[in-house]
Order: sequence, then structure tokens, then C-alpha cells
Amino acid sequence: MSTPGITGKKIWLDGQMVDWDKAQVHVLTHTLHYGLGVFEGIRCYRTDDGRSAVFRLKEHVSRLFESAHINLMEIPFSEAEITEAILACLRENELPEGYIRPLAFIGEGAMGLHPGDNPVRVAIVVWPWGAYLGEEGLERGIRAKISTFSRHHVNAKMTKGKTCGDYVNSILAKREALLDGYDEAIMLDTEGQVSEATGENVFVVRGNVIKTPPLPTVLDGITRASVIEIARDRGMTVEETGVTRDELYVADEVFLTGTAAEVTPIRELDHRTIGTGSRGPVAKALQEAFFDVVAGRDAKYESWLTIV
Ligand code: PPE
Repeated sequence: MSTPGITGKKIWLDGQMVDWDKAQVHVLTHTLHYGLGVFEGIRCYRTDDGRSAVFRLKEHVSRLFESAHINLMEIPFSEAEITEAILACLRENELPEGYIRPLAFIGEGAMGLHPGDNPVRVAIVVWPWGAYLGEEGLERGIRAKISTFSRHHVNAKMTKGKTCGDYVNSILAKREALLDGYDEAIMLDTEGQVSEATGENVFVVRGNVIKTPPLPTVLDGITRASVIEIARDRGMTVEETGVTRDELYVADEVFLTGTAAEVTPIRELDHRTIGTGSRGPVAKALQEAFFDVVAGRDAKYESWLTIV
């Protein structure tokens, strides 16, 4: 059996490199029923000197362990072992550039909401993944809508964790957006303020100020933190503060950040043109700076890269 769309040679499963097609689980896998599992999304880039580097590997691995801790899951490997396994997976699959998906999930054993002594299992999969919202999206910007679905309250969705089941909310919003002819959805929190997109953080530019919603209601995105640091290092003003829906409508620029989406501008929201209706100068500058960093062209942020 092969997986349509994605394929490769080996998958790391519970400490072993197994053949791609052999990385199977039983239908009684607890996470499959109730969604309690945690994951990461990480990118590896080809650097200008012909090597490959993983972007902010340490931060991603530590967020995986924090997600597990929040969910009372004990990963039976150390952070060092998972880090090494990620690098080994890239080497085994001879993947110079692509996406890395570590997943910790609860295996079979007890059924019912309490997972009992079911084992916590870990898989690491790597595959080639191009521009998440399309090459054209990176260059021209995408079309988005405000979702009719609210982001969970912070006391329902622990935003410091990347928990599998939380993504049902994102999938509802994403599918609605695509069915309605848009590329992506931006979600409001239960207070009505802008939260985040289905798998990206949101930034808004007006005049000389860049704003992004504060952490309590959004995932502490590693791309978000990186872009904030890069922008401030370039003398730009970045505020982590509440943003309303209409602030997006009248912004000069709106853009999204995420491991998969990288830095993607939004050119139209709910049929309102944003700014000039194309990628704006701030998004362009930050996008270029980000791609310089991941390709190893900016020595200042060398510590963010782990050579494979
Ligand atoms: N918010 C959410 C809800 C989210 O899922 C992501 C990552 C982000 C913000 C950005 O976080 P960071 O990657 O650390 O900058 N979404 C991942 C899943 C995408 C998918 O389709 O799967 C990702 O980008 O890897």
C-alpha cells in the first residue's frame, strides 16, 4: 500500500527506521478515536553552500515536548533522541529540502477517554513540500475570508500546545474557505478579535506599525517569533496587541506566517482589496529576509540553522 501524494523511503517509528509502507498502526490507536496527540511541523532548506539546514530545530522539538506536557503525555524519548532521529530521517530519505512531521500519539490498549497505560508512540515523517499556499500566493498574495467558525477559547484549546484534536476547528474553517472559493480562512476568537489563520499567525501593517495578535489566543508560532525578531532588528515597530476584523480591511498590508506557509501576503479579504491588492513592501522585505535566513545567507541568524 502506498500513500497517494506523499512517498519516501523510511519513517522513524518508536525508535526504529521502518520502510515507508510498513509504518502502519492498528485501528484501536487511541489518538485515532479521540484526537489526543501532539505534533510539529518543521522545514529543512537547501542552503546556498549546497548543504541542508533545519530551521529552528531546537525550538520545534522543545515545543513538541511542551505540547506533550500540557496534555499529560510522556514521550518515551529525550529531546536529544528526537532531534537526532529527525536528522537521521532526512539523511535516510536523502531529502535536501522539505517538511518534517514529528507526531506523538497514544497507541492501542484501553478504549474510553482515559488512555490508561496505553503507550505513547512517536513517528517522524519527512517529505518534499513546496509553497503551502502556492508559489503564486507567495508572490501575489492570497484571497482569504473571515471564518464563520470561532477559534476555541484559550481555556478549551491550550494554545501553547499543538494538539491533534484542536485541528478539527482549523479543518472546518479551511474547508469552508476552500468551498467558498477562497485560499485560506482567518479566525476570530470568542471575544470577536482576530486570532489566527487555520495554520498560520496573522500580521497587519498600517503606516509604520506592524501588529500581530498577542499570544494567549494564538499558537506561539516559531515563524511568528522569527519574523518579529527580524523586523525589529531592521528597525521596524512590531506590537503584539489586539486586532479587530475591520483593522484588517483598512490595513496597508496583511500577511500570514507559519512553517508551512512561510511568509504569505493576503491581497483580498472578504471581497475587500487589502492595500494595493498585491504583495506589499513590508511583506516583501520580510519574506526576502526570511528566505535569506533559511538559505544561510544571513550570518546574523546562523544559530537558527542546524546543518543536517
Ligand atoms: N497557528 C496554527 C494554528 C498553526 O497550526 C501553525 C503552524 C502556526 C500558527 C504557525 O506556527 P509555526 O509553524 O511555529 O510558525 N501550522 C503547521 C501545520 C500546517 C499543516 O497544514 O499541517 C505548519 O505550518 O507546519
